[in-house]
Amino acid sequence: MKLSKKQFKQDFEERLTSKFATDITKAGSQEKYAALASVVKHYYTKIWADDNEYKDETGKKQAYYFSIEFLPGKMLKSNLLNLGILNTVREALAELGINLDEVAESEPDMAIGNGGLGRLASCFMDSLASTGLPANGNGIRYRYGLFKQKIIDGYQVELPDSWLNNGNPWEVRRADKAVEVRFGGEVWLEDDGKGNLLPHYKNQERVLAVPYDTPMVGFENTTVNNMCLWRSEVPQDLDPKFQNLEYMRQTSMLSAELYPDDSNYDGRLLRLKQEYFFVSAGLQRIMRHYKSTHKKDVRNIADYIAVHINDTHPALCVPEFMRILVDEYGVGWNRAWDTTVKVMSYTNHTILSEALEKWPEDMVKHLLPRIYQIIVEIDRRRTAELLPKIGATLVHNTRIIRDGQIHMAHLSIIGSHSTNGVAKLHSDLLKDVELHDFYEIYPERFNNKTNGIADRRWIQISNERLSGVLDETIGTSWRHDLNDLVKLEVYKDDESVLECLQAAKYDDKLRLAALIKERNGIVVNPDAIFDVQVKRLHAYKRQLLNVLHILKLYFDLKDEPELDVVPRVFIFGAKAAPGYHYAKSIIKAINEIANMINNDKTIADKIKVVFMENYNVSLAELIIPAANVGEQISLASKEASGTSNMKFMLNGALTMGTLDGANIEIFEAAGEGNNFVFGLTKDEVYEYYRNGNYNARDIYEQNPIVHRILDAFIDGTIPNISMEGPEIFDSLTTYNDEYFVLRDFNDYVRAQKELETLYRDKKAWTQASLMNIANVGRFSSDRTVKEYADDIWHIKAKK
Ligand code: B1N
Repeated sequence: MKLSKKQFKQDFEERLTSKFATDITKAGSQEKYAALASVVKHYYTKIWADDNEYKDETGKKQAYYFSIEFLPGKMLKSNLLNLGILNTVREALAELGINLDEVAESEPDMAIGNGGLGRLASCFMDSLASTGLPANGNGIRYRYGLFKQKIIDGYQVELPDSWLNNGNPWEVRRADKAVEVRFGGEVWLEDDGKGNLLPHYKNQERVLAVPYDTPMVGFENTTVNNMCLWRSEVPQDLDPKFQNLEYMRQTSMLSAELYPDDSNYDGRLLRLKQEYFFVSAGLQRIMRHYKSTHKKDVRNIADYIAVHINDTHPALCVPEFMRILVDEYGVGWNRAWDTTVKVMSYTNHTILSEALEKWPEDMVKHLLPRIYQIIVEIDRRRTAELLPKIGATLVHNTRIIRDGQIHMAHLSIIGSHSTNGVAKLHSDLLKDVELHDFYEIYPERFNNKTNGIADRRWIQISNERLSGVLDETIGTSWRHDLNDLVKLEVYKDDESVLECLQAAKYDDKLRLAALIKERNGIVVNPDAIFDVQVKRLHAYKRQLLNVLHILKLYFDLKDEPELDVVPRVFIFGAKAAPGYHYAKSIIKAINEIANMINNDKTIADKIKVVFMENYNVSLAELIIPAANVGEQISLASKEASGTSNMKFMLNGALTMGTLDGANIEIFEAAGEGNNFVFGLTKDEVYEYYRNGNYNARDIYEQNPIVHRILDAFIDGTIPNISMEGPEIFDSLTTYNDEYFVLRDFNDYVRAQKELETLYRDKKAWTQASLMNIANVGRFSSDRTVKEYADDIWHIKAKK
């Protein structure tokens, strides 16, 4: 949009007065933020309304991305950038004596997601709007987002995230579009006299679902999509005999809290209720909109909508859509089923067995009696149809209901036309191993969509310093098409460009060093290697392997204080699920090891270990630009894709990584020698599983270095971990090291040495960094969503 500084200043000052009866000299930072957000919202409202009208008039097919998590972070700068007014507003504010970055600080992170899965959903929201694709989000407006993490005495303490306390300027409550979602009670079928069996209900619990719309503004275009988040409320016309506090409490709980588990399934009833709540509300709204705009036959709805099931949490889309078509619109079962399969598509995000959703049949039967009947019927018809064709074993292995449980992945695959994994390796594993039986039956349904990241947030907004260097070197076209970064390659031997890249990295490191000083009270050397591992704390991600390597370096230096090492700052950021005891023990251990090393005068600043509390999107935006190294060291086959690996690459960090998830594609894209690869391959891992011949204790007994490091956990070397130390020690020895940490240790140390050697050669290091940046284009989520649009949803971008 076009905006002059003069106009903006006028709008901003007027808004301060009209909203808060104050002016620039007296306004607090909250007030400045709220006024600014309100002005920005006003700027896009017209574009939003126009685009809605365009969509309704053209009636083009739209996609709906159903996700139980979104992780947008802060929205202010992203909206400013996408409207094309970031610089104007920054300068205008400066002329008023206001620093935009300081004002932006007042915005709370919108953290209604845990980690990669939720952040991917938000990257997609940005990319869908920015590529002009008509596609909307559908989720839950949790009153409390992901907990805030405090570290007290080295332990993680969880505090509630009441992000809505000061209101949310971006959302619009749409009370007129509320729908009702029903739970429990009894259902029976009665003939309507025309041969149709119609359901009748008794004693259902009624919940009002109120949508809150948040516009998703496209990058310098005219597309504004919608992220619809549902809040649960008590219906206003509720029979007075139900209008009690208990009912209110139960109802509001549905959208009260995000479950803080990442890649882990917690089979609680409330979670199942949340899943049905946003699925049913979302589909009802889509149907209403379809009726009111198209007035077309509902039998053709597959030509107008695509519904995406992001992991299995929204899998109830399948039976709920069937219920709506069959019960509410009188569509015959077969036609309804064809339509459902055409409309639905599903992404699998993990093969970890503890994350696979299986709900007890009884639970579903009681909570959702009609949905249960429909699932049973889907399963029954499919079994009858396939039994003669493919035989009992294959049918049994792929049944939706098995051993008293409803398998949500099975329901998602069977009820949709597309199942995709999130990186090549992961998609291959689905086909070849984890979902092989399904692949045999429905080979055409399986495909890969390698994840991507919203590059606007992950460089243009978070790394203005590097963005400036890129502009000066290759022009600004990369801001519109990340593939254009490849133009950088010709400067690989250009000393002055390499120096500019180094200078930018150095400034980003200074910025982070200041933050570390402020928050952790630790002084770090900006010339040191900034070696970063930021992600959820999970055993499979192997933060512990990183820790063992740190201890190795520490003991090397204790043995030989004059050892010539390149100084390193090891930076961690990680939240553990509150109920994940082992992960919390690792956090405690990292913090105690950090204390031990940082306070050891003989180590000086050769090694520093920093655990930054409350890792979230905003902190990631500060840490990742400053990284020299990104640690992506999961056990091969366990990290479906990873997405921080792409953010590190974009910001010129080199990856220290295993052949897992999207790392493989990153290594391939950046070219040989520009990253550090180590560890078992997925085939070697599976070979161990087949033979059952991994013996971690042997490694402990036979490798003196490993022996000494592990003993440090139990012999008092590392202070204050008398509970956690033995627990970690036992996990690696007695319990046979589930994620092969010890097996990969030697090769990890080897790769780390290579890394150190390359870092001593500043030019060679910067060249490798440049090659990573130059080849990151394919990891833009703009590319990813275009693939979804073309291959799965069949939607078209606005011209
Ligand atoms: O999804 C990301 C991937 O990049 C990561 O590799 C993958 O681990 C992550 C249940 C999950 N998989 N499964 C989850 C999250 C919450 C929950 O309740 C499962 N998250 C991932 C994006 O594809």
